[in-house]
Amino acid sequence: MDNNKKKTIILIGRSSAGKTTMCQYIGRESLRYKKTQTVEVVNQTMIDTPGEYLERNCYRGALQVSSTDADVIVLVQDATEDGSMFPPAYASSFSKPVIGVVTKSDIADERQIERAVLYLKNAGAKDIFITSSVNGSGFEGLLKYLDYE
Ligand SMILES: Nc1nc2c(ncn2[C@@H]2O[C@H](COP(=O)(O)OP(=O)(O)O)[C@@H](O)[C@H]2O)c(=O)[nH]1
Ligand SMILES: [Mg+2]
Repeated sequence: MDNNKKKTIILIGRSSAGKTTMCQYIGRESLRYKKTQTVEVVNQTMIDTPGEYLERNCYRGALQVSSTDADVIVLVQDATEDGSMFPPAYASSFSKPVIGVVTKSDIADERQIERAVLYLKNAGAKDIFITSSVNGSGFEGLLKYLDYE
């Protein structure tokens, strides 16, 4: 199995946005799709970051440094959050593809999901995936994009 093909991602989003849960979900799914894969190897392709890195200005540089190890920047937006931590055109501060993931679609209504998509678009995310780590929806497209399946 060719693990080199898999894109390494860095997950950026505020505390409790669902970054760690998403990592765990993707880890399990990748295991299911590729049975020879160990969880450890899968997790080596994902860089989880503390929400404080985004929430506190003095830490934002750390995200830029951490992102040098990633192929794709993933901005993680909680669908139920009223507001967003991502500044407009935030994506342009990275010289790499930036995608958006909306989390918690299982407990959000249509309007909240649309709002979250808009936050991510304003931040400059190109492709946006609407997911739930609880019921597993929306991961098919994301995993395909990242060459995880
Ligand atoms: N309903 C629902 N809850 C979620 C989802 N993803 C994460 N959570 C919950 O949101 C909380 C914060 O998640 P966590 O992954 O720790 O966020 P992080 O701070 O971004 O790493 C936890 O209680 C999770 O169980 C989801 O897709 N749906
Ligand atoms: Mg976390």
